[in-house]
Amino acid sequence: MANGSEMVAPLAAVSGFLRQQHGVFIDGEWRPGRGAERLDVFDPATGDVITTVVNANAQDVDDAAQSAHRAFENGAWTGLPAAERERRLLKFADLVEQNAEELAQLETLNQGKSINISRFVDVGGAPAYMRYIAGLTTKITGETFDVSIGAIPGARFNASTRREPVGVVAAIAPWNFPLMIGLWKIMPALAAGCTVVLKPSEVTPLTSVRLMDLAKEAGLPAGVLNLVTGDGRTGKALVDHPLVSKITFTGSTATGKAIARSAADRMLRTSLELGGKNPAIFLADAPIEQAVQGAVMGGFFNNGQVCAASSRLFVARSIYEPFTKALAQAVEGMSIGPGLDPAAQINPVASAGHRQKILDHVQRARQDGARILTGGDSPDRPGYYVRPAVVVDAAADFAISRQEVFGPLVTVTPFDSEDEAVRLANDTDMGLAASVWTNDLKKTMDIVPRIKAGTVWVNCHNLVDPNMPFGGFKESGVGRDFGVRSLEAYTEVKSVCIAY
Ligand code: TXE
Repeated sequence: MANGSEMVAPLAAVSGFLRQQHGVFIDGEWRPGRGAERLDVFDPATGDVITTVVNANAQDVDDAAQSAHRAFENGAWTGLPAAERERRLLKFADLVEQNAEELAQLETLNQGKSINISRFVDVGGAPAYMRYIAGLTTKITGETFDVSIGAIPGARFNASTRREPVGVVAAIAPWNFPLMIGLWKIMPALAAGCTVVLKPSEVTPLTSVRLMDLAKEAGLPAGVLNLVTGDGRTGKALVDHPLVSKITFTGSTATGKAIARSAADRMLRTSLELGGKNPAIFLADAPIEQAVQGAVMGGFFNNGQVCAASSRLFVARSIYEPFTKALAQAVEGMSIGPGLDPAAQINPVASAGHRQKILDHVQRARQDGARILTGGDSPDRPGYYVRPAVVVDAAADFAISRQEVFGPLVTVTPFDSEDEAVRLANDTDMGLAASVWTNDLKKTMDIVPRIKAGTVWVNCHNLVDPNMPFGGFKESGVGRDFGVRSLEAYTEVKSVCIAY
C-alpha cells in the first residue's frame, strides 16, 4: 500500500450491490438472461471475482432491440415535449450526483483506477456533462431556406429542415472510463430523442448496471434505455440487429473497423472513437519541471489507459537528457497500490489479459532494441499491476512506437528541429490528440495547424470539456463527441418543401 494511507471502506450499498444477481434491463425491468451463461467480474487490485453478470445472447439482444424499437415508435420518449425530456435528463444527472460515492467505489472496485479519479473525473465530472447535454434537448433546430423552384407557375414555396431522431442507437462502451464514456454515448442519443441499447465492456459492466435504476427513477419511460451485458459476441449481435439505426462505439481500432464494415451493409450511421498513439512535443524552452509534470499527467493518468494519453514524447535535443532523467526519476517514485488507496499513484490495469498485453509490448520493445529506463514489469503481488515505464531508443518503426499500448508506458525520442518534431508526431496511423509544450507563441501558431489530430493541447494534456469537440483524425475514428453540435450525429436531416 502507498505510504500506509487509509484505504476507502466500501459502502454497505456497494457490498449489497455486489451480492445481487444482476440481469439484463429491458422494457424498464430487470430480467434474467435468456441463456445460462454468466461472466465473472474481477477486482483488478486482487484478481478476485467480485460478482457475475449475464453474458447476453442473441435472444436477449433481440429483446432489448425490440424494446427500444417499440419505445421509439410509440412515441414514449419523442412524443414528450422537449422540455419534459430535458427535465427528466436533468433529474438523471441529479441522481448520478446523489449516488456519486457509491458509483465511484463501484468504478474503482471494478476498473482498478484510483478512487480520486473515480470521484473527481468519472463520476464527479458526469453531472456537469449530463446537464450540458440535457440542455441541448430544447435547442434542436432546423433552418429555413429561400428556394428558386420554377416548376409550378405561380406557386411559392416554404422550404425548411427538421432534425429528427435517428431511431434505435446501439451504444458500445469500453473499460477505461466505463460510466463516463457510457454517458457520452447515451446522453446525446436520449437528448436527440433516440432510444438506446447500451452494452458496456464485459470487463467493467457494474456502473452501467447501477445506472439503469437511476434512469428509471429519473422517469425515462420503459424501453427508452435498455442494457445488455456481455462480451464481444453480444456487441456483434447488437451491431448486426436489423432494428438498430445507429452505432456509437468507443474501443479498439480493430473492433471499430469490424463494426464499420458490418454497418456499411445497412448504411448504418456510426460514431467511432478509437485508439490513439498521441504525441507530446516538448520544445527547447519548455521548463523541465513543468514539462515532466505534464508528461506524467499526460502519459500515466488512469495508468495510461486513456485514448488521448501522450504515449510518444518528442523532446528537443537540448533538453532531452535532463528531461528524460527527471521523468524516469518521477515515474520510478510513483507509489503503486489499489485504487481504494487514495495515496496510490499507479493502480492495477483493468484486466489480467490487458496486463499481459502490456508486458508483451515491453518484451517486444526490448527485443527490437529499445531500452527500458524504469518499470515495465509486474511487482510480485496479487492483482493486475504493471510498474510504470519509460522507454528510450525506440525507432519510429518499432511496434512500441506504432501500436497503442494503453498502459503506464511512454517512449521518449529527441528531435533537432520543429519540422522534424512535426514529422515524427504525425508518423502514425492514428490522430486522436497531441500536445505542444512551449511558451513561444510564434512556434505554437506554426506547429498547431500542422499536427494531424482531433485535439491539440498547448501546455496541457488530457483535458476535455463538454463544450469542446473531441474525436479523431485518421484511424482514430469518425465523428465528434461534445459541443453544441453533438446531437447532430443522432439525428437525420429532413428537408420539407411546401408549395402554396
Ligand atoms: O477493445 P474492444 P478491448 C484499445 C486499447 C486496448 C484495446 C483492446 O488499446 O488495449 O483497445 O481493448 C465490444 N462487435 N482501447 O479488447 O474489443 C467489447 O465487448 C461489437 C481503446 O476491450 O474494441 C467492448 O464493449 N462490439 C479505447 C467494446 O467493444 C464488440 C478504450 C470495446 O472492446 C465486438 C478501450 C464486435 N465484434 C480499449 N468485439 C478508447 N478508444 O478509449 C468487441 N466488442
